[in-house]
Amino acid sequence: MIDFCGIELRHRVINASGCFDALAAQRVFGEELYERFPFAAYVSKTITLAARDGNPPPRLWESAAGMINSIGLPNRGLASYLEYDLPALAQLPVPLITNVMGSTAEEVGELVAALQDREQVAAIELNVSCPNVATGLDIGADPAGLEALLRHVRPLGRKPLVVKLTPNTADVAACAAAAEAGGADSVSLINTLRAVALAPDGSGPWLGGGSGGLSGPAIRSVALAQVARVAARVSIPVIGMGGVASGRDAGDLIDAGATLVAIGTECFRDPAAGTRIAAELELRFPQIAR
Ligand code: RRO
Repeated sequence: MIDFCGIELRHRVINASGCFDALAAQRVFGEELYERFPFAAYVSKTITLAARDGNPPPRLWESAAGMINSIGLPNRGLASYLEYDLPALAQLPVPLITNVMGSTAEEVGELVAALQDREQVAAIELNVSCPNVATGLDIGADPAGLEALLRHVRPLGRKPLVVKLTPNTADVAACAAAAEAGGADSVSLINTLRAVALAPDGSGPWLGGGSGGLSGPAIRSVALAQVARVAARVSIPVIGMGGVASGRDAGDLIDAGATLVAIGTECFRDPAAGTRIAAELELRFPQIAR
């Protein structure tokens, strides 16, 4: 068993937020999903206080060795998540990590406070790749702002707080250190790299949201570099992700200092990728797999 912030996990492989919809998968695969759940913990997609429609289409672009998304956080908001999604997600055979995002410390605080007394939620992941309404900068790109955010939400409860760092910053290790100083229990990285795709007809940006985030094998080497830098800087556990498609990729991130590895874009190609990658990790690197 792996201990992650006091939560017991069967192995080191989990999903990246937004890349595996367990409720949709349950509708497709039925009970079999519970019997052979691909991940050791389930990270839900990002929820916000109010419902959001998300960005106008198109929302995806396939790039060389990767994908650019501009989904824009479509979700039915906190109240609907608590009433409908949480009871269904509680049926999953693994611990649940709920991912939240707000554009001010107060908004994030409301989300964190609302999840504290829900026993179904094992941990909370804070998605800080959101522009600060005051500065326009991503909250997670500014170490001082990130530490202040953590100092605001940390006292609101005892559930482990994972900070999903943005790679779109000058010094990701400084941001990780700031999250740790503010009381984060773990950091996860990397989120997608800011990117633009141009329409083939020359009419401008392809994505309805303008720009998007690059993921997939194209970002694997960036993830490896950032995870290594962050793991060398903090003493809290690191969740590494970015282009992982095999047990070897997962092993590389663990060697770089990650405690857990998350699978993102590969889940769209193969919904059972988590099972395969955990098995490959176990076969090739039994000394680090559990
Ligand atoms: O919803 C999105 O467009 C999105 C989010 Br919140 C995120 O954190 N990372 C990403 O690639 N897309």
